[in-house]
Amino acid sequence: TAHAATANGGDVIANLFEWNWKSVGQECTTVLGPKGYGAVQVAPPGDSIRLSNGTHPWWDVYQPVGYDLNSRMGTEAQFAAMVTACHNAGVKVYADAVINHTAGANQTSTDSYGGASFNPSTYTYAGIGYDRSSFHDYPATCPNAGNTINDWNSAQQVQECQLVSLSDLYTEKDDVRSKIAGYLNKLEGYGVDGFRVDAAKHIAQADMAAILAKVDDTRWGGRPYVYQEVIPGGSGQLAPSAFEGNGSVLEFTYAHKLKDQFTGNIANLRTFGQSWGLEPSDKSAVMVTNHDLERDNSTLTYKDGSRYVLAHIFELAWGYGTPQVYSGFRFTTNDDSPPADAHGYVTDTDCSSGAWNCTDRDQGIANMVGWHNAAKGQSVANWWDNGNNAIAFSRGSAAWVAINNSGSAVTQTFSTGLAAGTYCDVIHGAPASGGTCSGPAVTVGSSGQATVTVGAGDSVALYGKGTSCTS
Ligand code: LAG
Ligand code: CA
Repeated sequence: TAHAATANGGDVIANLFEWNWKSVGQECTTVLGPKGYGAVQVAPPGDSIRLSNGTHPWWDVYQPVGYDLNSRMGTEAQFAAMVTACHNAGVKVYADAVINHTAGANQTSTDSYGGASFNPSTYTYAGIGYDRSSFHDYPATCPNAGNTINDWNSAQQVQECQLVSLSDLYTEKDDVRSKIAGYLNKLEGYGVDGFRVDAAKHIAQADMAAILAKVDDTRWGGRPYVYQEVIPGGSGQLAPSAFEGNGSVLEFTYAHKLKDQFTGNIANLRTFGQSWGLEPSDKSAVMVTNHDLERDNSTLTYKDGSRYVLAHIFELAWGYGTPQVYSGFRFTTNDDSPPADAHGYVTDTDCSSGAWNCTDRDQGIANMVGWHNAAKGQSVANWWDNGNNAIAFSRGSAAWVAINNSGSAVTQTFSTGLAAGTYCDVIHGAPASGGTCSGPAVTVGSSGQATVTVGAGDSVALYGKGTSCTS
């Protein structure tokens, strides 16, 4: 069955949104592997349209025009080198798979980043072998002229009409399924370990199952990890739970509720879980935000400062679902391109330039990945809150965290669940190394008590064997 664990024991996914392949590979080697991340999610690796107006919006990569791997993020050879570099660092690679559609039928550009030959207005994609018959169309499949989705509660319309005018693949057809599976197998052939399935809600479950049945599930000793983009709101066949036979689902409710609490009172998070309407933990790919949500104001984003960081720390500590850390680029308007050259090819990520948000490198968040891995299998215990935006809890006796989302420092004697000893605070310094902490040390007494001050908008996190560390 599908699984998210990796060679280094971790399951945390770093979502490096629209980082180019060279930069992803370097990040795996220098940050993600050493910090214990289990996987990296990369942008759609296939060829896509390049709009002719020269603005290169980030979303042109969601308009596939070819299944070769020359894209905005680099060449096929650079893609292959990235996967190898990540694997060598113990990090799996999950690709964003845009398989519900090709380019917009409303687009006129015939230019792409990788040189594919296609014409969106006539639904011809010569390199793949798609023609008009490869797509759903009014009136045979979609009941609405113009192929628009008018009724979002109708599975037929959601799955056989066009999402924002994107040419909707006829996924009931065996040859269409084979072409999509061929693309996924090509990625798997380069070592890709899993797929974020874009617009999964718009593909009938039976079609997705038939596509996955054509994907090689023996190469890695199990099926690739599949997590599907299913925006909640639909019922029956369109509910997130209806897609779980094919894999996990991205947890949008998780992201929305986290924003509610971090802009309200995080003491409420004591019961955060399935009773809040979340999908089961083992089916949930949880997130603080993603590239769509950071643009629609429905979640916390990098613009929220300490709350954004604290929400990631909570996510990594809480142990619900398979967590993601989101690292994208800064934007002013919703269409802004990532930093790119004159032709739209994404340039190397420079975390010090101010153009990127390298959330995966934030000291506290990056060290919480190791905390998360150490806490694996341990239940939440020793919950504490002050009713006013400050919380603390342990994961069994393995790890302890305090999160202060309020505007003033909190000093408290906590029950940490940890064995007596001295521990490094991994939010403000490195994990213990050679018996010393690079940041503050916290002493836990014989009854597991520790007196700690947690700054406003800050956190403190301890794990590991507390033996003879000094600050
Ligand atoms: C997704 N998941 O289901 C992606 O997460 C989301 O980012 C994608 O939309 C969408 N589904 C299709 O893959 C993005 C932009 C859209 C953009 C679309 C295609 O949010 O705004 O649509 O990618 O590039 C754009 C224009 C539309 C136009 C369409 C087709 O905004 O006005 O109709 O292109 O030409
Ligand atoms: Ca569809």
